[in-house]
Amino acid sequence: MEQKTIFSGIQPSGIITLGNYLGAMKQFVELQDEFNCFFCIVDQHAITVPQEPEKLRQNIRTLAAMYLAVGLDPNKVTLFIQSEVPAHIQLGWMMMCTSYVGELERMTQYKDKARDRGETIPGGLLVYPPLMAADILLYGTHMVPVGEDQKQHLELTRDLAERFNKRYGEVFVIPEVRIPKQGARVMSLVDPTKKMSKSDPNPGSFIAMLDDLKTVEKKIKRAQTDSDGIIRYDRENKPGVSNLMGILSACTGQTYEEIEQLYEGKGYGQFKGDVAKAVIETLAPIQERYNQLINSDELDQILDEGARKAQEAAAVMMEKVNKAIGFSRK
Ligand code: ATP
Ligand code: LTN
Repeated sequence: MEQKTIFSGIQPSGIITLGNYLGAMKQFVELQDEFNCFFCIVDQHAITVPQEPEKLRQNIRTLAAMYLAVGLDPNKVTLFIQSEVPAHIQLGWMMMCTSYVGELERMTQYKDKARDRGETIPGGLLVYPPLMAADILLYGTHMVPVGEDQKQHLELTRDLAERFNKRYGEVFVIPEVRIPKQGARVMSLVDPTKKMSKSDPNPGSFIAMLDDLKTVEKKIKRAQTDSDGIIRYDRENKPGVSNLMGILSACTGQTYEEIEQLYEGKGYGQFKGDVAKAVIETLAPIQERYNQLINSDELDQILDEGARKAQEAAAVMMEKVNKAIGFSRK
């Protein structure tokens, strides 16, 4: 039977967080043995808001090294940079032409990022989802592992693929979304009603994968909780405690019931100490591998090879799409 294809992408818009790891990257590692995987550094998505060139260059490299440090094996997966495969933008344009402004304006991420920008909303923010659809459809992707916040974009991707197929013939595979059971939505440590985000201006709100381990401990100990002193999972009424339980569960594999039992009658001090310990045990080996990789030539070779393999796969789809649309002379 033919192997199914997986595609996912992360923006190089800052140093990735524990949220990105638990929501996205951890699943990638679990999937690499079973599927034909494409993992992408979506730098063209990052410029939908202004980026400083030197910083962007560094963030791209850091993210590439991080993909490998968490355990992706370049012999099993194709790891590449979006801007090195021009077909993403080519198909992106076709997907923009397939989408309606009304449906793009309804996207939650667009509404969040466009808010308070008045007359200066970058056009790229609006057409970000059709470019994302192109990323996915270009490889005949069957499944897309992402955090919960991307579910709406995946639904749009499916709609666009179906609309295109209806108009031009069966060109695209309709992809499924895959959301992890634990860690799908890690919340901010200072405001547990907001998602943890790498572009949050307050660094106390997130744990960066490269934070030094003392800082990790401090951030977790300062994380917002509540005053009733009970360790119980209740997203609605106890968002801070529930968020820390989610992190602990995703790092150790313990269920919420097990955690509640374990900490019955115990205070937040000990609980937070144990969450910090679990996060540090998760991060320490990743940071060690990252430090070995970041300045290595090996990293460049892996990205060169990744771009080559992605271009090759993308060319097959672009030929089909061009033919279907009428962009081929014969
Ligand atoms: P930005 O803050 O720059 O918009 P981000 O931190 O939200 O970025 P992305 O690059 O947009 O990160 O997302 C990469 C992947 O990480 C996606 O699959 C997304 O669903 C997942 N992800 C992002 N934030 C979280 C979170 N707080 N919890 C779980 N998964 C997350
Ligand atoms: N939109 C995603 C990043 C992203 C992506 C993709 C994820 C761009 N292209 C393709 C999965 C598949 C985000 O904001 N997290």
